[in-house]
Amino acid sequence: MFIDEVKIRVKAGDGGNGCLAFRREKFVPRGGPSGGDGGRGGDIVLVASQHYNTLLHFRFNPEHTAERGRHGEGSNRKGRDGASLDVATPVGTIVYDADTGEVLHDFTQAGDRFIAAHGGRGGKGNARFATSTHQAPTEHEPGKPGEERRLRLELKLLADVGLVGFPNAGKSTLISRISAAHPKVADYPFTTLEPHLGVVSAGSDLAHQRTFVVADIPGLIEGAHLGHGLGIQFLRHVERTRLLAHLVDVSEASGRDPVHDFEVVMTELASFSKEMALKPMILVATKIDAAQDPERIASLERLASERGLPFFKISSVTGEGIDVLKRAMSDALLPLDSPAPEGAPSPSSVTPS
Ligand SMILES: Nc1nc2c(ncn2[C@@H]2O[C@H](COP(=O)(O)OP(=O)(O)OP(=O)(O)O)[C@@H](O)[C@H]2O)c(=O)[nH]1
Ligand SMILES: [Mg+2]
Repeated sequence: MFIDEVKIRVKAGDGGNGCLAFRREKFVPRGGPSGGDGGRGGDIVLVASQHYNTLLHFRFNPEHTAERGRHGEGSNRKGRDGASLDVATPVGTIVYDADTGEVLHDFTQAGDRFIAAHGGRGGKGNARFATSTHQAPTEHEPGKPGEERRLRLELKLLADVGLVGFPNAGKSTLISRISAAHPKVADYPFTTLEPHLGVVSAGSDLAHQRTFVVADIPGLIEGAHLGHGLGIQFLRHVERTRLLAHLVDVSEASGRDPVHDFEVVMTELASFSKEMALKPMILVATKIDAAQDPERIASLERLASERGLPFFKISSVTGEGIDVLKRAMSDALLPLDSPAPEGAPSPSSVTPS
């Protein structure tokens, strides 16, 4: 299981002060107290949303403050209540008090609401203190401060996209290029011994950014289902992803035929499970900067069109095709979007637990 977490600070709105005022009007001597109450401060409400699948947005925005209540006014006018602030968080988020470690809430379904900080009550105006024997009260209360808390949000990550391919295909290099994850990269097979997750954000500006989680797993070789190489057990880490990106090294350095590599990996996927082989897939030719013979790319492209697979060409070294690929992954996930099973994904640094 992979966990992502962020710390945030929430501050509910303070209550408005009660007012001290007396009615003053011509021909109405001793008009009596007329100070209104202060308004209530707004709450901070965490709301589970399916539109987020990571905690990345909190990294950019770790402080949330709700509006304060307005002060009461003369003529018995109550101050307006401060607006509550809804803060969206992915389904699957667990909320902890950052100071005590206590679990405050566990979001299990979309639309779930949790008041993380209560707004302060408004103070009473002096009109409230009038009694038959105390007709000109000057008492009035200040508003109560809104609650302030430090929270730790934790999210179990489920990967959306699984990277599969031969050892050395460039899977770890790609994930380190598109996310903050930095698995080890080296020019020998089986560099990656355990899965790594990285959170990718695609989209030009923050408001339209979509984030998804990519899993980098060890490479597959012929006979992996018989235990060759690292075997195929780790495929269970991508069993629940919604999309596979199949990476094929098209550079001469691999010393193999790209089409053959593709077929081998497909066979291994099928030996893991029928569902795995039928998962939505995109085909990615990697290391195009080092491919001298264009036929190596072309043959793979023909294969993709025969099989109806979207085809991309990238170089993680020059950056060519990377943005297009990121966007394509994000777009491919859209129609596949279904309520995430349990957890929702999240941002940058991810630590295996
Ligand atoms: N020229 C070139 N080399 C690349 C590119 N991407 C990766 N490499 C090199 O290919 C080698 C293998 O890259 P990795 O990212 O470790 O490959 P992997 O698929 O994660 O390999 P395993 O973890 O062993 O399965 C490294 O030496 C990288 O520097 C690329 O776009 N162009
Ligand atoms: Mg690797």
